[in-house]
Amino acid sequence: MNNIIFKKVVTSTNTEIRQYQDLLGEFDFVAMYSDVQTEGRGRRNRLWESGNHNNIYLSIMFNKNVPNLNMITIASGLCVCKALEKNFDLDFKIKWPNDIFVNHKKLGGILVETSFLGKNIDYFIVGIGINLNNKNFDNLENIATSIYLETGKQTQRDTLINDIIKNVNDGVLKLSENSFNMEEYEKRLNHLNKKVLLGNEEVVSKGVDSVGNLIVQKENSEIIKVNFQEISIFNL
Ligand code: BT5
Repeated sequence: MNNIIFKKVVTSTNTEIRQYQDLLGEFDFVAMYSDVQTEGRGRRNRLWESGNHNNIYLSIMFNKNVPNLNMITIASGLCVCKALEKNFDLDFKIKWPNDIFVNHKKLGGILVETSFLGKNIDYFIVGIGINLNNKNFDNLENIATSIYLETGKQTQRDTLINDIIKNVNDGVLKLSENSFNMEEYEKRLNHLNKKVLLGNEEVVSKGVDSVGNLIVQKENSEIIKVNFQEISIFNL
């Protein structure tokens, strides 16, 4: 059995990849991608539009130990961004923690899910959705984009999938060795030193600390750290 699995239709690659957990005894990682997801999901049970556009719906499962779980999300964002930069001449940006943007619209998103055995990580899954060939978006027209809409060209996904798998695998290895370059991540943020909305409050985003928290400055100059499991930000 190979460790990169293709399925035409799945509910969600993040859900169905779990059946292949046993393969982690044999391989460093297991990956699954599909043509369509019938129940593609984002964070906090939001939906991920996953129609049949030859897009990327990919999950990569690991059972490595990493020192900090939030950093999986941060590192995956950087790895996916770099794979896109290698394949397309577009200005890709990251919105903390790990949304991928082009020209102020969302091109891709990442959903990291973790399973524990007692206090230890049993496995974690990095789920990646990237819009490649959508010609339009019904309800998401104002917020979503695709490589096709940005370049006018259709894209084959295979090379990009391989590059993403390789980068994320390298990124996870670096995390497990505790060597992640936050500067590389920060310089791709689309809101560094800009105003963002944190809840209802206008703050300035100043950077990201070594465990993935967003550092923001409030109007009264107070500096606070924000954990992305608790709160979302919006660009102003
Ligand atoms: C994400 O969630 O951005 C994570 C998306 C992860 C999708 C992958 S696909 C493979 C794997 N299997 C899954 O089931 N999921 C993962 P979040 O930050 O919560 O953003 C969700 C929001 O993005 C939605 O509420 C919409 O506003 C918007 N959205 C939904 N589908 C989109 C799309 N195709 N392109 C751009 N924006 C979209």
